[in-house]
Amino acid sequence: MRKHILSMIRSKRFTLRPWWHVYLKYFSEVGHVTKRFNLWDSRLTQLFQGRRRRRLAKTIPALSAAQNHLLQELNSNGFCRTTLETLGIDHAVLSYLKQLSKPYENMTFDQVKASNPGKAKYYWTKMNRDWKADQVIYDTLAKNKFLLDLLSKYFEEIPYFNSFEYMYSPPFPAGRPFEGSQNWHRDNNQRKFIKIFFSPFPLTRKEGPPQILPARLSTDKYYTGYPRYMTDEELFATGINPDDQLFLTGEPGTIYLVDTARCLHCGSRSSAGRHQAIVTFNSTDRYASRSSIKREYARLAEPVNQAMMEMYEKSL
Ligand SMILES: O=C(O)CCC(=O)C(=O)O
Ligand SMILES: [Fe+2]
Repeated sequence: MRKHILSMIRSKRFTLRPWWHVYLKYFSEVGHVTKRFNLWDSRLTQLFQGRRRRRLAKTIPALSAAQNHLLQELNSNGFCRTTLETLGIDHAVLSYLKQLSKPYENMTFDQVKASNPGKAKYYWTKMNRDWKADQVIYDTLAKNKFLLDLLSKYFEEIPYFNSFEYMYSPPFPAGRPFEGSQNWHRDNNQRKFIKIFFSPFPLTRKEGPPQILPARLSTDKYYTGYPRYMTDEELFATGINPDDQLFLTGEPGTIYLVDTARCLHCGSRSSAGRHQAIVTFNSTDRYASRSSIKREYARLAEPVNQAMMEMYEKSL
């Protein structure tokens, strides 16, 4: 039923009536009332953990100049760009991603579409793989001190490692590049939500890289209707200039940190296949409801989160 309502909102098969505006503003997944309730619910369930995470974050010594630079960018723009080298991570991690890519390398739009039955529109595919092998990602990225110190200052607590996903977006049929795009949205069912984007292959405009708008242009003034997505026409009609969008292109080894709760984004407008690794972190204070937290991810992430906490407790 809820899925049905959401898909109706997404497809705009009806015009929004006044009571829908009330629903969206107050009681929807990102409504004021729902958010406030979930925030308090998360505080109750994380009472001790949350406090411990905030306390530990305060014990982190001053950041390096390189970390501070990235933190400032992240705070003011909602995103920043860096490299594996800056994080002290060997490019060997990219070989692991290339290995994951192999079965998907030549997958066509129709094959991806057929493997996503029931999906109305989003034809990118999440790779099916042996989760245990992802250890290399956990060890290099999720436990990376340079990154975690920086994120802890951003979140004002030791952040919660949420997931590692690897996605393939196929080349979309000529003239229909938007077929696989979720279109513009913010992941604002979270208060702060960091997504780290990188790829083992060069990402150019052709591959349909993530596209974002800086935080100052992503406010409620331009976008309110989550989970509705905005087309380019709708977005640019609000006064946003197409030149303000950024395409997260780069060579392998380029990393983007984006707060997708704050920054409007879209992507997968691919005319060549796109391989995209996404590592996510969130705060313990959450807007998302308990039930929407993906259990499978939480279970996989648990040992990583424990290791992260031990790292900080040991250094006290
Ligand atoms: O296909 C894309 O790049 C968009 C993905 C997205 O919205 C997200 O990762 O939050
Ligand atoms: Fe998103």
